[in-house]
Amino acid sequence: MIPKLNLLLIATMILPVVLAQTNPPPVDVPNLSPYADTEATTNVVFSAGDTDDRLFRLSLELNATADNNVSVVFGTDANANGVLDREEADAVVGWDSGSWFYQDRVTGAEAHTARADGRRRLNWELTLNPHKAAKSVRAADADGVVFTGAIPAAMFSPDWNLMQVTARGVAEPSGIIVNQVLGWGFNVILR
Ligand SMILES: [Ca+2]
Repeated sequence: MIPKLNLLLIATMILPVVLAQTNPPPVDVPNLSPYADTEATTNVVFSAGDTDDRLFRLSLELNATADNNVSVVFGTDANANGVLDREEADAVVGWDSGSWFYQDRVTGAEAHTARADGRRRLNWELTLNPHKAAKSVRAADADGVVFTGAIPAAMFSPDWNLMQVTARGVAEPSGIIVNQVLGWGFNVILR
């Protein structure tokens, strides 16, 4: 008869081998929500005061759905930590759960335009006044005008030095691509 202690030792030696041999191959377990815990952020350093152009262009392309969210946030990285902290963000343009939106974080003014799901691209064009504050907007996607007319002045500032793109609930959130466009502005593409 094997003493209890020895039996324990043998079991301890054998168990890892048995476990290693019987481990099932990894299985993809579907999340209840396909968008759970997905968030990706990209920071782009730029200098909004570096041009005399009076037109600022931004395009934002994504697989838009009723429950995902992509925000393009502009502001001044006052504490130079490379991130737009909440109090440093002045203006936001993006898609939120079924609508294109913009938000002036200085006054709280915001606007939303609802759209159906799909691969969508917002073309956002800001006309600036001589002091480089926002004057008017022309924003459209494939279904037509999204926003037009006067817009809060704080939707642009020559002091800005950081643009932050944050995606939540996007199927492949690591794929944030930012290109500078000819003329002046940025293309933001999520894929
Ligand atoms: Ca900061």
